[in-house]
Order: sequence, then C-alpha cells, then structure tokens
Amino acid sequence: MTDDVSRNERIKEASDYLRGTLAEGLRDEITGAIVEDDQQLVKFHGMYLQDDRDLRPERAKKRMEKAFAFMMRVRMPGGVLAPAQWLALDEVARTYANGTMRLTTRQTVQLHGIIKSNVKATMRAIDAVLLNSIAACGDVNRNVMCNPNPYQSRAHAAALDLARAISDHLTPRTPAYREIWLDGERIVGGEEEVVEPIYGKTYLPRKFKIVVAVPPSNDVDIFAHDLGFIAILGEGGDVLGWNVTVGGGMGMSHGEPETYPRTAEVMGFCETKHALAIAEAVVTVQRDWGDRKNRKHARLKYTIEDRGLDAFRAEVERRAGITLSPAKPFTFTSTGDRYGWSEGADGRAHLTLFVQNGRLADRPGAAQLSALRKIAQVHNGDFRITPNQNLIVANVPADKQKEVHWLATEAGLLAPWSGLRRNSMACVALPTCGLALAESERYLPDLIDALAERLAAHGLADDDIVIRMTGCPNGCARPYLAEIGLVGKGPGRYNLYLGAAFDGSRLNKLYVEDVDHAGIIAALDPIYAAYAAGRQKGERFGDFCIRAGFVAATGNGRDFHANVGGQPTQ
Ligand code: SRM
Ligand code: SF4
Repeated sequence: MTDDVSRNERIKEASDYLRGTLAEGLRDEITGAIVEDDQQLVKFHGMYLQDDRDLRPERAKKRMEKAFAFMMRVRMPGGVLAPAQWLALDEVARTYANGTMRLTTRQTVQLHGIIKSNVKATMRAIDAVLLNSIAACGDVNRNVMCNPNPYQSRAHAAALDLARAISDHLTPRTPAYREIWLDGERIVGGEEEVVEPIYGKTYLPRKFKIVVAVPPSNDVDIFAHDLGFIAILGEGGDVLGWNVTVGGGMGMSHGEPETYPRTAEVMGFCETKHALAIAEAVVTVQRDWGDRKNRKHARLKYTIEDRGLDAFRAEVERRAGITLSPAKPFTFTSTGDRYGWSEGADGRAHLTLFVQNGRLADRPGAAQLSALRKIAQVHNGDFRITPNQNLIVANVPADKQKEVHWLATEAGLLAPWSGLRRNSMACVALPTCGLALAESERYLPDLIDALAERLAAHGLADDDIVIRMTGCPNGCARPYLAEIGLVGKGPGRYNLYLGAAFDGSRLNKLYVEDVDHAGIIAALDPIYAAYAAGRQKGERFGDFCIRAGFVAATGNGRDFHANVGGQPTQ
C-alpha cells in the first residue's frame, strides 16, 4: 500500500478482514462507545456508533459521556420480509432499540438506540429469522434495491431474482461477522483470494449501491446509483435483458464545487445470463480505478467523470469477457409509489401504505407498530419496503383483505390526500445522525402542512409534486432528484433546489440559498401561483420551473453548480 492513501484504507488493511478490535471493544464496560478505528469497521457489519444529539448539552453540563448507542441497518435485497421476520424486528425495536422502526430510502429497516450491551442479543435475534446486517453499510456493495411493485409480477419476479443474485454474489465473505456477533469459531488460515475473492483486503474505495428497475416505474431512483439494471420487456411481458447504468450518486459538500450529485448514464444492454458478470466487472474496475486517497472523490461517479464512460465500458467488457449491445429504448414515468390496493395476478392483493418519512412507532391515536404486528400475525403473504420509505403488505388473500385494511386505517397508514405529502421523503437527521446540520424527519411534516395550505389556495392541493428534504448535503433522501429539494445548511436553514424531472432523470438546481421556514414558503408561493396560472396541459412542476425561467435545467456532473441563484441561461 502506498503512503498517501486515506486513513480508512489503512484501517481496512490492518483490520484482518474487518475484525479490528471489535470483539474486545464490545466487552469493555467502561464506555458505551468503541475505539475510533473500530467505528469505521463496525459499519461493514451494518452498524454505526451514534449518540443522541438532543442530550449532548445536558450530559456535557453534567460531565457525562455522550449518550452512545448503535444504529443497526438490516440487509434485505428488494426490501422483502416474511411476517416472522417482521415480528422479530418489531420485537427487537421494542426490546433493545428505541421503540421505533425506521424504513429507509434503500428498502431496509434501521433500528436506533441499541446500547452496546444489547448489540449481540440484537444480532442473535435477527440471525434467528435468517436476517443479517453484513455490508448494510461500509465500503462495499450495500443492500440491492429493486422495484417492489407487485402488479407487474413476472417482470418483478425477475427483478427480485437478479437483485438477490447480485446481493449474494457481492456479499463480503469474511467470517468476521459470525465470529464477532454470533460467537462463531475462528477458522484459521485463508489467503486474500480465498477470504475476499472480489474485494480483497481493502474492499472498495467507498460505498457502492446497486438497483434493479422495472419501467415504467423508477421508484428505485436508478439514476442516483452507482450501478443499475433496467428491465427491457418483450411483448409477452418477459424480461429480454437489461440496460446497464453506471455513475450515479447524490453526495456533495456545501462550498466544495468539486463535489456534486450526478445522474447515472446508460452504458449498454446485456442478457440476463451476463448480468452478474457485468456487475462484478463494474465493481472490480471501481475497486482498482477508484480514488483511495480522497474519500470525497472516491465514488464511481468521479471515476467515470475523470476517465470517461467509453474507457470505463471498455474495461468492464474486457474483464467480463462480454461485449455490451447498444442500449434499448425505455420509458420511466415517475419515482413515487402506487398507494392503496392493487390486484395481483393470482387473486391476491397488495396494499401500499404511507409511512411518513419511514418512521413507524406507536403514537397516541396511531399505534402503527401494534397494527403492523397484528397484520403480521394474521397475514401469510409478505411485507415489502419501498424505496420511498413506505410499506407494502403484499400477497394478501381475499379473506384477509378487510381485516388488513381496517387495521391499517385505524393506525393512520393509508395514504394522505395531499399530493405533496404523498410524494415526500425526509432523511433521518437529528437527533441520531452525527452529520446533520439541520432537522429533516422531525421538521418536514410541519413544513408540508404550511406548503400544502398555500398549494390549496392556488387550487393545486392534490397535484403530485415531489418534495424531499435532507439535514445536510449528503443526499440520503435523494433531494437533488426532487422537484422541490431542501438541503440543510445550518440550524433551521435550508438551500432550496428546483427543476428536477418527475421521472427521476434530471437533477434540480439551486434556486435560493440559506432560507428559513418563512423564507421557503415565501420563495415557493409565487412559483405555485405562476404554475397554477401558466402551466401547459400535463406539465410537471419541475419542468415548469425550467420553462418559466425560475432555474436553468441541470445537465450532468459539474453542471449541477452552474448558473445558480435563479439566473437561467437561455
Ligand atoms: Fe445516507 C451517511 C442515513 C440513504 C448518502 N446516511 C449516512 C449516515 C450513516 C450518517 C453517518 O455516516 O454518520 C446516516 C445515518 C442517519 C441515522 O441516524 O440513521 C444515513 N442514508 C441514511 C438513510 C437511513 C436515510 C433515510 O432517511 O432513509 C438511508 C439508508 C439507506 C439504506 O438502507 O441503505 C440513506 N445515503 C442514502 C442515500 C440514498 C440512496 O442510496 O438511494 C444516499 C445518496 C446516494 C449516494 O450514496 O450517493 C446517501 N449517506 C450518504 C452519504 C454521502 C455519500 C457520498 O457519496 O458523498 C453519507 C456520508 C458519507 O458516506 O460520508 C451518508
Ligand atoms: Fe444525516 Fe445528512 Fe444523511 Fe440526513 S442526509 S441522514 S443529515 S447524513
């Protein structure tokens, strides 16, 4: 290893395939934390050490250690959970975590507030129902997403098969997970190629994210991801193969224009039998070409910007031994979920519920966790978490549909009427996220109340408009692909972005910087008025913002930062 690699590279290399001193750190009862290097390694096992930021001032005053606890993220390709698995997570949430379940923007469940002494019990409980959290975080391939929409069932089944196959193929092989958390025996020996044939000792330069999409729905937000597969369907609805996309990503830092969100590009078309080989080749090219010196420049999107798509494609084809065909036409229409009941092919039905910002809890008047527990007890289908932080109760037989509907209604889980709220997402942010600059999950519902009132005044109450908020520029709720994107700048202050495409194919652009609650409403109200008065038939809000000159259209890559401040070039 050369001298100038980043600190994380050294930690990985010295970690003995992700072991570090995690086992010892777990036994140390003097602190609720673990040492710094292990904090990086524990991510590869699906956990983050966090502290409750609401409690920081009080604990500092009392000279107490921060209120440390772990967040655990479960790995579940395609977001599919059997009822027994749901019940196990629900039990863990109430017994070892903070009493809530958090559905994420990548079809997983996060459990917050697990203190160190409860971590192993949590890991055992999820292992008992055949779940794990390996590689849910860290510099590896994360949870693979796919379109959970069951109404196109044959294509969906193929998408889920591919998502699972990719996930299995790219899961780290290190036995460290089993040894540390499940008291597995250490098996002595194992050269690099044997332990991690795909990743090697230092894994990937940075996190890596893969999705599988079935048009016309782009609910997985394929253009936000490092690698994607778009199902190309034949006349009978069978999957002919996949368009392959590469180089999407959201994260950036305020004031650092060399960092930027980027939409993925279509690299070509492959048959299903070649998809795994292509996925592996994309991962290994990024493993070898990605920047290991500067973590802010280490995602695949920068590799592709720097080397060019043609060079990247050629190297992928060389390694996979496959020549990609030219991409085939496809059309996406939206990134949102299809709420309510939909009929499956076999008489069973599926109910898509609205979970505000993915947070499930038992609140006064809305006992959501309890309702879903009851549903899991009577239901023999499955649960599917959507990429929009929502939940599908899937494959419900005819004789259970009334009961499921009633339980969901009682718990306030049916989709709201407001077009803005139905299309909203917020990242977790405070109090658990250590990187949050502003509130998100706890604030967006109130902002939507205020914005929805203004929309109603302009006769736009039930128009579908995509709004997403994050507490910092990392982009966890994919705000740069929202028609209205709000990104935390500091306490109570946000940057407002406009002009993304409703189908998720075009990024938005900065419209106004550093505004508070009143400033957001004041900035949007005249645009709503103009939209109500001047939109063309079927014109989406994001497209209108560009046509009416509020922002310039964003091309890609570095263009994201060009022409800021509502000064479009014509
Ligand atoms: Fe994220 C870091 C939460 C999806 C980009 N993300 C974090 C951490 C772990 C904070 C940290 O590093 O200390 C957050 C934990 C908060 C908490 O208290 O729970 C966090 N990210 C989330 C979740 C839970 C947001 C949500 O509200 O659902 C999502 C979990 C997904 C999952 O189940 O795997 C989540 N994060 C995303 C997405 C969206 C996506 O992947 O589709 C993105 C943008 C796409 C991308 O990766 O480019 C995203 N998260 C980031 C980044 C910026 C990465 C970058 O390239 O710059 C960070 C910070 C980092 O990696 O340095 C980050
Ligand atoms: Fe935390 Fe920022 Fe991600 Fe929100 S976007 S969860 S504040 S890292």
